[in-house]
Amino acid sequence: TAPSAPIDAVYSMIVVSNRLPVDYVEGPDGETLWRTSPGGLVTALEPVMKQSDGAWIGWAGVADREFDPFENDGISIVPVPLSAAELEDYYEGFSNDTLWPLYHDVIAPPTYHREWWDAYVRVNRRFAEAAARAADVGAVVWVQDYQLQLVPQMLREVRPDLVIGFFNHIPFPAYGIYSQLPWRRQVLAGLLGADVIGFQRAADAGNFSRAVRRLFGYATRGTIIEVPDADGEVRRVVARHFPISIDTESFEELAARPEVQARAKEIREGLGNPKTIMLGVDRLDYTKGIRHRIKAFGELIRDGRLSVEDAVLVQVASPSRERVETYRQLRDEIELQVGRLNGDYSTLSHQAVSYLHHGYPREEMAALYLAADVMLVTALRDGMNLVAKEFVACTGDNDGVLVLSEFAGAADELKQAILVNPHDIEGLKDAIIEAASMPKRERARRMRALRRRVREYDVARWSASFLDTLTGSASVVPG
Ligand code: GDG
Repeated sequence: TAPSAPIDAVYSMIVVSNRLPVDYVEGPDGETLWRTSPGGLVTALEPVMKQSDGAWIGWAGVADREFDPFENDGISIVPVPLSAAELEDYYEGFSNDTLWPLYHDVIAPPTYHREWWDAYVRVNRRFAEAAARAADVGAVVWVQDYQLQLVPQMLREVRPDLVIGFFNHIPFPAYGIYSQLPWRRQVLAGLLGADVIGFQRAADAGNFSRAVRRLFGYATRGTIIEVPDADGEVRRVVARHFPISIDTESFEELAARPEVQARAKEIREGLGNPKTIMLGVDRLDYTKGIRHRIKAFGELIRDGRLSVEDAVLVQVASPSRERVETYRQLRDEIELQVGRLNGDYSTLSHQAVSYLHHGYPREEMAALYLAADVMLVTALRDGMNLVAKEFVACTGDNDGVLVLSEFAGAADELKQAILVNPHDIEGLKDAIIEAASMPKRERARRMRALRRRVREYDVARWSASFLDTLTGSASVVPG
C-alpha cells in the first residue's frame, strides 16, 4: 500500500532532537512560560524552518509534564514527554553514562545496564512516533545526535516515504571500542534507517562504515553504504562528514559591541592586567581535558617558566550532568587541584587560576574570549568543539593564540592553531609557552587564516550542505 500521511501531518521539514530549542520555565504564578535557548543549531535552522512549514520535536526539559504543540517565533514546537524514571534511564543512564563515555574512547568507563537500554528503545520509539504523526508525505526529517540513534529505522518502518537524515554531534569510535556495546547491531541498524548519516570528522564516518562492514558485511564504496532491504532492493545510504560550525557573524557582531569591549577591558583590569590571560571554557566534562590543562599550567608556574604576576588561567567550567556520579567526582578532583595550585602559588594580589563553576550569558562569554590572549582547548576527545571557533570569531584585531587538541574535530579545520596532544604534558607545557611568547606578526598571520575558515564555513553552510546532500540523495536503486 502506498504510504499516506496521518491526518495531523502537516510539516514538510522536521527536526528531531532530545531537547527542544525552547525551555519550559514556570512563571511566578505557576503558569507555563517558554524561554528560547539560543544555540547555534536553532540559528542555523531557523530560516529553513520558517520557510518550509518546519516543526521541531523534542523534550521541553521538565519531567512528568505533557504540553500541547504550540508555535514559537514562526516555528512549530511539538513537545515529547519524558517521565522522571525515563530521564534517569534513557538520558542520564544510557545516553550520558553508556554512549557518551563509549563514543569518547572510554576516557571514563561506560556502564551497561539492560534497563537503561530498554528505556532508550522506548523513548526513541516515542520520538519516532511523534515524527511519523507530524510529517507530511515525502517530508524531510532531520534527527540529531546520539540520544536518538534508533529513530531513523523506527521512522522508516512506518513512513518509508520520508527523507531521513541523522547527524551525530559526538565522535564515532573505532570498532575495537564500539564493539563493546552489547546492543552494537541494534544501534547500527537504527542509524542505517537514515538516507544520510552525518559525522563531524572524516575519521568518524570511516569508523562507522567499518563497523557496518564488520557487523553486517554490507558493501561500502567511499561514502556510500549499500543496505539491502527486505524486498531485495538496495538502498544507498550516505555516511560522510559535515563539520558543524557557529553563527560566525553573530559572534563577530557581539565582540564588536562597545559594551562587550568595555567589559573585556574591565575583566583584564580585574585580573590585575597580567601580560597573558589564558582561558579555558568548557562544560565540566571529563572529555574536555580540564585536569591536563591545569596540571600543565601549574607545572609551568612551579618550574618558574610562568609567574603568577605575568600569567593567569581563567577556567570557566559550566555545570553539567550533575546527577551523574562520574561528573560529581570530576568536579571534586578539579576543585581539589585548583585549590592546591592556588594555595601553593597565588599571592594576595594575583591568583594562579581563576576558577568559575558558572554558566554565563553570551555577552560575558564574548567579553572573556576578547579579553583572553591564549585560548586553551585541550579536549581528550571532542566531536567538534565550538568554543575554539567562537574564540576565533571573537578575537579582535587578530590578536590571540589558539592552542587546540588534535583530538577535537576542530583540529581538522583549524590547522593554524598550535595543535597539541593533551596527554603529553611536557608537549602541552611547551605549546603554552610558545603561545604566550608568540611574536605579534605570527599571531596575526595565524589568526587571519583561522578567521577566514570560520567565516567561510559557518553553521548556515553546514546545515545547507547537509540538507542539500539529503534532498539529493533519496534514491532507491534496484539491487
Ligand atoms: C557537543 C559536542 C560539538 C559553554 N559554557 C557556557 C556556554 N557554553 C557554550 C559554548 C559552546 C557550547 O556551549 C559548547 O559547545 P562545544 O562544542 O564546545 O561542546 P559540547 O557542549 O560538548 O557540544 C561538541 C557540539 O556538540 C556541536 O556539535 O562541537 O564536540 O561534544 O557554544 O559557548 N554558553 C554560555 N554560557 C556558558 O557558561 N552562554
